[in-house]
Amino acid sequence: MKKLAGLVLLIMLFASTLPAQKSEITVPLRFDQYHSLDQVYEALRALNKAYPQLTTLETVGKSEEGRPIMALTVNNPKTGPALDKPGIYVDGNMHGNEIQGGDISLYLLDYVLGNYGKNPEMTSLVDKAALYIVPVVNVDGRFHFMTDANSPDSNRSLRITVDDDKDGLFDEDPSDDLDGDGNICTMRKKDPFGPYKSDPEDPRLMVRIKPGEKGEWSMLGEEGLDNDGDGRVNEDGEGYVDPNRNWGFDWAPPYVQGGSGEYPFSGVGLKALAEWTMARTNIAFAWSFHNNGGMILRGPSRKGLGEYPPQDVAVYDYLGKQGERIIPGYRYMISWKDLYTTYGDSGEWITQTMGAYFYCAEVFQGESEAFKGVSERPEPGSPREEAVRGMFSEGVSDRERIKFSDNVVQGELYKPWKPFKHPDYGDVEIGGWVKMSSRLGAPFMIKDLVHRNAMAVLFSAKHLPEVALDVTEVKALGGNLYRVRTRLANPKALPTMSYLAQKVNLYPKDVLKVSGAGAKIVAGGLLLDPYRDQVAYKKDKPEVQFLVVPGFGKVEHQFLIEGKGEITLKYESRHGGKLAKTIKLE
Ligand SMILES: [Ca+2]
Ligand SMILES: [Ca+2]
Ligand SMILES: [Ca+2]
Ligand SMILES: [Ca+2]
Ligand SMILES: [Zn+2]
Repeated sequence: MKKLAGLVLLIMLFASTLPAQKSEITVPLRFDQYHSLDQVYEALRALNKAYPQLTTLETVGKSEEGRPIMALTVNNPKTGPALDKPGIYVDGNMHGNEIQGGDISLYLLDYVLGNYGKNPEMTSLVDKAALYIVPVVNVDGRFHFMTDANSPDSNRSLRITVDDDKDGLFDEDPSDDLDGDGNICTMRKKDPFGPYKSDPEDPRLMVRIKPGEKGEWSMLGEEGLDNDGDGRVNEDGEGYVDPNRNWGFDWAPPYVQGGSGEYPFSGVGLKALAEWTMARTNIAFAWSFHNNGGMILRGPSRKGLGEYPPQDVAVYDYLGKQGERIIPGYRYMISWKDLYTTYGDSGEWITQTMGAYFYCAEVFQGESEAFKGVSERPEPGSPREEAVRGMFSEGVSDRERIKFSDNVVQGELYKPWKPFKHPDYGDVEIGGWVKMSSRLGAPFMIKDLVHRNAMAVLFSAKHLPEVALDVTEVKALGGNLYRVRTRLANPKALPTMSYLAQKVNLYPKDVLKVSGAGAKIVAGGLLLDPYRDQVAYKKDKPEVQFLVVPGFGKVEHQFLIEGKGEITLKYESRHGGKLAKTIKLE
């Protein structure tokens, strides 16, 4: 008994000296590993707690499995309500396995909030704009990708079962983690008639045999069993409703667009997110973070939608080129033309139903795992460069990537092949690229990734419209008549309404309203030429003018006002904010 009490005391003493079990997320956040879903939630709560005056934490909606989809809004209420300012929206991790967007979103928040009051650029941004950040759209996907055994390419779907092989059973035969290591790797089998042989340069890799050569291996695909005994292996995995093909604009049924779901917004979380987003009518710019390939994509996502108006293309080109400079290696591209056609994606939805400008960033570049010294790089345009490019799809070969794994992350990305007794195939081997490889940068590269991508977002945030209203002239014309000239100027790239939104009359244009208790607005209109007094007077209601302030430009009006006293000018715009000015006629 005494012995036991002593032991208990010893354990208690020992326990009290141990660090806390739960990892606490504190501000400033750290970016030395990818955040788990719980850590994303924790980080958002920590940011909200650290900056209560500037942030609002909300649950946008719940996922298929009941997990909250969280949004953190950044707005300084002292400079006005969020809806009265231009807004920028950012989301990430729509595909469950594309987790970087969650970390980029957290970094963006941490950077902007942490620099408020310190860095004048960030202070000005927070005072002038509203930021709506949804780090993880596919919360079930992030949870299951990080918790369960996966390949780099699995667990992308919404958690809605789909009968992929049309046998009446749903998700009945997914891949299986046969060796229990948390990865869905690859199976290979010794086979003298197989189409592959060991790579002479690195026997862990396989290369296709040339005609006449003797084979060595058959590749059996992802680790797995014939779970339902139908004779096929891994034929109906988790899902598949693609969260980026289920949006309610230009949606197409699954026989046209694979993975689009039974109907648009059949994903309950996506539907809730769309409703939440639509209520934020000030959103003028949106970014969505996916992987991979190193791309900044703009729409249209389908050729048949037609090219965007040239003025919008000019905005995209300006910001897209800048993005290429901020994130070296990324290419600014048009999604349907330079990548592929999609129906029902989130970008076209936000562009066409909210009139926002939109980029989809495909983060992670294979080139970041190249294994070549500067003197080994072929000259651009040389025959050797052509040969290298022809050999490897992404420009970086598996030979290089495996050396990167061996020497830069000490083997973390590739599992050595190990024998396994398979119930159907007999003696096989399991090995190859692990879950946290291929589309995800190694943890030591996270900081660079999140910083550069966040800075590309901030460049576009700094180009949200920033309208100034000035009265440029008040001239007494005799009697009680006055000529008043106004100027609405915008030094930023974004206009106060996209030209696409104008073209389809998506919503009312900006309004400039002139009023005064002791005054009558006799005439008013667009000032075409201030020097020659050319004005396009509006026929009815001259006190209300509809307009758009262009990017890097201005719009001027002229009013003829009869009367005396205070005159109020009010400007209201969905994406350009709200302004008011008072002048006195005397
Ligand atoms: Ca099935
Ligand atoms: Ca399925
Ligand atoms: Ca495994
Ligand atoms: Ca099966
Ligand atoms: Zn994606």
